[in-house]
Amino acid sequence: MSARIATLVAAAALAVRAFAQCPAEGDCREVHETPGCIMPECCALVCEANPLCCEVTWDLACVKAAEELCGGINCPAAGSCTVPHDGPGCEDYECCDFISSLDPWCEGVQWDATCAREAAAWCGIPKCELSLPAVADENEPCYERFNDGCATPLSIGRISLACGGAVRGKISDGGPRDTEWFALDGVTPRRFRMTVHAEFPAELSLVTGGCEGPNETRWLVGETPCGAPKSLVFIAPASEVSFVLGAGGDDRTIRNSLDCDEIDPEFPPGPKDPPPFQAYGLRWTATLECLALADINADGLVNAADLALVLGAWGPRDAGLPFDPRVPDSDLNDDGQVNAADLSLVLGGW
Ligand SMILES: [Ca+2]
Ligand SMILES: [Ca+2]
Ligand SMILES: [Ca+2]
Ligand SMILES: [Ca+2]
Repeated sequence: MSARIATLVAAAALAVRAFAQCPAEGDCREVHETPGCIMPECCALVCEANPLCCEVTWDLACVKAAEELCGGINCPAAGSCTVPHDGPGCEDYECCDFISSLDPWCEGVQWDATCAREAAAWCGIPKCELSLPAVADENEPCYERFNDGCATPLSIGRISLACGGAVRGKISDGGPRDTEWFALDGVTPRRFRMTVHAEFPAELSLVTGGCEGPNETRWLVGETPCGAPKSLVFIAPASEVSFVLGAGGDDRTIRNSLDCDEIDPEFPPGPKDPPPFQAYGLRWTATLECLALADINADGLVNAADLALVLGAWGPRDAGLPFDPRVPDSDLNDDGQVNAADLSLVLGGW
């Protein structure tokens, strides 16, 4: 959460206790007879400045105060939360406020298609606390950036996992936001299954190339928080390869409202700092399995089923389809074609 929003929310929370009329019926930016108005933070800010707005009526003075004090506060506002529209905010206060805490653009500027998709995917999913297995820890306090690969000049470290290995850790926002980079470098194409369980919406990607570049994001997929562990099966090409875990979705990274909950001894919080705020839990686990390259359907066997997948995908890798770890990859030697060379790799691995 940005400092501005945190301060507003803290001020509003204090004020809300003092003003039972917040929220109440009526648009904060329009005169109405009853006291109070529908936007909780704005209502509280106005009534703190002018208590009559919460005691008597929401008159022109209250509207003027709202225009002055409530810039950027647009929850709730007209329009369905799951349908993009021109103005900022949307009609369901809880959803509007939640999405905006992750993505201030949605309340401050426009409830665009991304906000609507995020609302459809994330509103109403309760915050969860996963019971995570007792495995090795990433050894990165959430105020440090030790394993963030090329994402930050502070760190070129990455997490190394052996086949069958598992690790757990925490993600957090901040400048820069936390990402976890897993090293999957190799000199030949290899097939992996990475299983991630996270308390937050996970943004999972495969990045090829070293920090000096060139780099390519081969794919990026978003996974909803909580629920069952998510597995991705993919071929890592013959190069420097990093599997990257962050917070976000298919089309927007989360940079707010995942505050680190550990105290940085070098920068302890001041008495006026708002308390840490997490829209989601911060914890995750990741497990790496090394599969046979020719085990296209990832069932532990190389047999007729995998052969059929090669035959079904025969030809050039579809240029219209980007790499997608949710689709079985039959291009075993990673040369852009599914052909006899891949077929012979299946037969060789039978
Ligand atoms: Ca971390
Ligand atoms: Ca990290
Ligand atoms: Ca198989
Ligand atoms: Ca091939």
